[in-house]
Amino acid sequence: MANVAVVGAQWGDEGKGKLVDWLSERADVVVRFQGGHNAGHTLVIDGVTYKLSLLPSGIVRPGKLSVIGNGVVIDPWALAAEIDKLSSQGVDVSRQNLRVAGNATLILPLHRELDQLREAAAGAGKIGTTGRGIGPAYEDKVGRRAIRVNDLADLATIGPKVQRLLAHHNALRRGMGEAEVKAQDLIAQLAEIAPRILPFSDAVWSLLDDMKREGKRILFEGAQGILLDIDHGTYPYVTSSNTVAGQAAAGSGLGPSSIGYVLGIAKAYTTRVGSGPFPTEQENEVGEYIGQRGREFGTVTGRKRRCGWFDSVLVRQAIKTSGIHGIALTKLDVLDGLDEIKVGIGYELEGKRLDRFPAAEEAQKRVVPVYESFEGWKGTTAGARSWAQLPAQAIKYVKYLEELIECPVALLSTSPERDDTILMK
Ligand code: 2SA
Ligand code: MG
Repeated sequence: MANVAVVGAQWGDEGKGKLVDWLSERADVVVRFQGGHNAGHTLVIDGVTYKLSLLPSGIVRPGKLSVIGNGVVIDPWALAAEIDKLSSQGVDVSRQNLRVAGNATLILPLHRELDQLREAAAGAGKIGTTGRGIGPAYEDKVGRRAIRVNDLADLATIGPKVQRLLAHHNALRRGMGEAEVKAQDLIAQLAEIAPRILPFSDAVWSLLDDMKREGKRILFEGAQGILLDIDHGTYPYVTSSNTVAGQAAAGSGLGPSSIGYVLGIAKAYTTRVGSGPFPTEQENEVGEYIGQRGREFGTVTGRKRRCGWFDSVLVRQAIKTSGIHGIALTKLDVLDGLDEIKVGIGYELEGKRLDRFPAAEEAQKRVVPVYESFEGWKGTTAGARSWAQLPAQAIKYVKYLEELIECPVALLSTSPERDDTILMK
């Protein structure tokens, strides 16, 4: 089996965790390559629910190595808390099963504060971030003033790095009427948390290169979704990393030639958490029905997700920008019982028909979706484990989506349980 990269083909929460878990059985290493603890993956294994944010989904499987790549932003306190939580559930995390890139950027308390202060000040213009400090940490990375994991190994020389960072942040904080952060306080905090993260630190690019040459199978686990990509998403209502599959290479230190297959995950409908355009959103009883049946609440923040019909234009675009080979379609069962199902097949903007989602923010807000109406199915798809167990009309729906998105549906997931997965091709 080729190395697989798994990415969300919508706005996140497509069910990547379950599919990554399903695929991790055939992999030796699971690698996160972007995002941070804004991600939320729910895994149900033998009836036990694990909620992961920062750790790769492979961590709950014995014998798998989990890797947090350089493209991830790491809140060391959140990492320690997640490790403690897992250990209370009987999952041991050690250098045996976890490595963290030494050149990954740290999220500090000042990043979280800045994220939350900005959102509070933005009023109606807020992004709806998870408030975890993701954006400010990536800003510092790109601004070349971040503190990285391996800086914790050399606290004697961290002073000037902290000064450089604080020169920037304290100017911002003064402007917002916030107390300045003192260098010695931050250094003391870093010294305290360092022993929790340093034992996992490694040259991840080199470790992965070794594993590749040993013929080990590597699974790349994306977080959020392609429509939240900093370049290709609904900017500025996006996250601060590249979520497209190409980032799996840059965010882990393995070249693009190491990724053999890109699996995109999409729900049979659409959800979004946070602000921003969502043409096929249903703020009505249909949206409520989907949200209730799909239990659409954020894993990290508990926020209610916005719900709507499948938007084939957006998913097709996500497939192109990530080079997706096949789609895993999830949560089809949530649509069970609907008399009519709609699918977004295009947009209208000022009387003109569009078959792409425009890049400009104003146009994104103004497009009106064009729908195709589809007759619902009788009976249930929940828990189906073969093609033959699906109602004929449900199969028709899947075939119809395949045609619209110009990509095969390779897998169908019919419940959160990993075994309720149908291999289509
Ligand atoms: P941020 O915090 O800077 O990354 O927020 C920017 C936008 O990205 C969205 N975002 C997400 N959307 C869906 N799921 C995410 N993870 C959690 C989950 C979310 C939760 O899996 O349920 O628990 O609320 C996630 N992370 C970031 C965010 O909503 C903003 O629109
Ligand atoms: Mg999620």
